[in-house]
Amino acid sequence: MKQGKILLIGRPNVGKSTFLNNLIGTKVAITSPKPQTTRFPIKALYEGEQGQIIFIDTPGIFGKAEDKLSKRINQNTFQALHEEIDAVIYMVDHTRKRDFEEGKVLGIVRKIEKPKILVINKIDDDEKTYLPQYKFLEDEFKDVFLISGLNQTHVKPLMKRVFELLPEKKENEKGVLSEAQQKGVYPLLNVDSYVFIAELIREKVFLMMGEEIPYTTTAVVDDIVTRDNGVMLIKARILTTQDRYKRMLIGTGGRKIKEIGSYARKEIALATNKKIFLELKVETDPHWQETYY
Ligand SMILES: Nc1nc2c(ncn2[C@@H]2O[C@H](COP(=O)(O)OP(=O)(O)OP(=O)(O)O)[C@@H](O)[C@H]2O)c(=O)[nH]1
Ligand SMILES: [Mg+2]
Repeated sequence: MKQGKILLIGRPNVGKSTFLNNLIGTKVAITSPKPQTTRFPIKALYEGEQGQIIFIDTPGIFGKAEDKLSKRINQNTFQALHEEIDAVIYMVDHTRKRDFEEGKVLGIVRKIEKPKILVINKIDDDEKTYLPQYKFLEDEFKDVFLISGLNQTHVKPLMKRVFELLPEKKENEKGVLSEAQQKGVYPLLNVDSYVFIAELIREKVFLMMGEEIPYTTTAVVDDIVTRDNGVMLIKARILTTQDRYKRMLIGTGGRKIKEIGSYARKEIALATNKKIFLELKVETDPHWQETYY
């Protein structure tokens, strides 16, 4: 049996979290068509026939991190680079032009002194491709895989190579599993149910609100109580930086927040296999970025 740690790195929106969710077969990280969906490194356990892997899904490195939140998000990824890892998966998206942002990520990847695998993602999407712009990377990375994380195409050969790069688990060695047995809702290792539910709510905001609003918001779960009748009562808040965003999140007659809440509730119910009562409020807090990331 093999055992080890793999770091997933790349620009925002290349499909890192989608790849991981589909590989593990359950949602561990939220995803959306908007960049910077993941805001902190997510550690999740993958268990296969060949062994166990702790994957670290990182927030996409943002080219121009000028605002406070982007700076913090990038910082969170840079911190993950200090983890003791066995190999790196560097993911690129051939449907997007290679620009300075990709150059920035490549510069960071080059400095990591571990085996590296280049994954060119989204090969199911051939409408618009900039694949020739990524060709030069094939000279630098001897392991290159073209995959679709969404459809899990060509993921098997990738995982075969990943396992080759991992050490053999020694007899009686707890290794990665000692970490797995710590906090976190399985197969998550560093995310407890409060944070996971807040993430699911945040995902719905990313999916249901326009371009800029998600970046002014976060979600917090304050309380989870399971009643005698098995119903899970969850109290949560969506925080936003300004009153005008708060009004948009609430919507006319409270319609928007109701939609967000109902969508989130359904998914929490599926994930927990419990009946959920979700009490969701919107609050203005201009400083949440300092408190939560
Ligand atoms: N067509 C296609 N779309 C994909 C694929 N993988 C991910 N996507 C889409 O790309 C978008 C971004 O996916 P995420 O998994 O959130 O990307 P990410 O790299 O984790 O992004 P950040 O967390 O912002 O760094 C979503 O709309 C996904 O559905 C793929 O293999 N094919
Ligand atoms: Mg992500």
